Amino acid sequence: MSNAYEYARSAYADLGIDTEAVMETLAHKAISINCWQGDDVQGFDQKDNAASGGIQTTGNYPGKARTFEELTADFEEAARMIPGSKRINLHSSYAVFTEENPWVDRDKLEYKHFAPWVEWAKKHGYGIDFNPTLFSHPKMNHDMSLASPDPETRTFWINHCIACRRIAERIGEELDDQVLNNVWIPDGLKDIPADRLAPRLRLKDSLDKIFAEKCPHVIDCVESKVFGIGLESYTVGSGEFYLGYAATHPGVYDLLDVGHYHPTENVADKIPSLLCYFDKIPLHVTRPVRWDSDHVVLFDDTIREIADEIVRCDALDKAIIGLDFFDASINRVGAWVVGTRSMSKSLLYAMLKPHKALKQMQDTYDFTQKMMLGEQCKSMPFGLVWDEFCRRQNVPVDAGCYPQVKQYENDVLSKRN
Ligand code: RNT
Ligand code: ZN
Repeated sequence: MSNAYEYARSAYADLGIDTEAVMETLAHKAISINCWQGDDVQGFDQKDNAASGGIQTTGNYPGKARTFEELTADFEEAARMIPGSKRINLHSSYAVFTEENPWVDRDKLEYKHFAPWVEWAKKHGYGIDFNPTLFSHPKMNHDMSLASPDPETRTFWINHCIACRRIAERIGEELDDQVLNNVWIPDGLKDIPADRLAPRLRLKDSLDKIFAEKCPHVIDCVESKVFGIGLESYTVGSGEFYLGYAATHPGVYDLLDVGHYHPTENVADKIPSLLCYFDKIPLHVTRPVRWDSDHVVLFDDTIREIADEIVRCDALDKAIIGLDFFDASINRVGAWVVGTRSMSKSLLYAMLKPHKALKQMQDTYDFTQKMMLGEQCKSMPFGLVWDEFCRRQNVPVDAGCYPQVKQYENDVLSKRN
């Protein structure tokens, strides 16, 4: 233990905060890391697989992962720089096809196509979360899937989602865990709709079919959105649509993606609202720059405020924290490292605040002291606790990460092209 940490520990103790207990809690709060940062959302199941369906990656930084072996190797390298408990968030497009288990279309996917992921996760102690993939595929008829007017298209995607739920269920059984299975669809229209209701009724009907089967190891959720590229005028799965769906379908949760609201909406504020009604709040933490751009998460005000809400609402066990960014313009291992560490840092920062005292000040109208204590927190020796946390987790402190990322780039990534 360094003298610097001892100083920080006593400074926080003066505020009534036990840094030892905080680090212990933080170490056990899993963050679900999106596998799709590793290869620009390409996956292994389509030939022409630039992301489509209203989402886009930009940049062509060399060395992206092309296979299961490369993606897992890159993830493991990132994990060596990420403190705390980790999960990997998989998309169904990351099915592993081999000679034994050759390619099948998405409606025919089975657990066996993900067994290698489960073996790998077991070996490393990672949890797994799952997503059906309703984009980047020829059967996305006019960018419509579960809400498509074409019954054949709808059936294909319903069957895909049912297959994915079964896979998630089996993963949960194998890992003796609950697996989040998140349904996001791009369905929408580029130009002014002539009918906003019928597609939503079709989506509602599709969801009812998808969720019909009981899957005790699955936590179901649905992810809303405002708009996508090329789908600017209408999104079937809007915020109200899915919130209404989740509220009326016990066991289905509403996932909040930080990039999926109007720019001045405060996503942190939605957390305590949902906590009045739901016992789980799945999140996609990302950094929208002017639009849902999915930049790498940084230790910024938006993320800190989200972490604040999770911590002061005592919702660490209820918030299911997943990351959702994909930047192809930088080293992808570095992106994972910065994005996940920023999330972890934000939680630590939030846990090192005297929330009880601040709440008390709010309730007694002592707004002056609340403001002053809030400001005091900002210059507390937070970084010293973060460094200590990293040391105890056997990962580098911030300054040690770039050299490691660069080394891996030189040794491994740069040899891929
Ligand atoms: C898209 C959604 C969705 C995807 C991932 C790949 O706007 O945020 O969550 O980013 O499923
Ligand atoms: Zn998302």
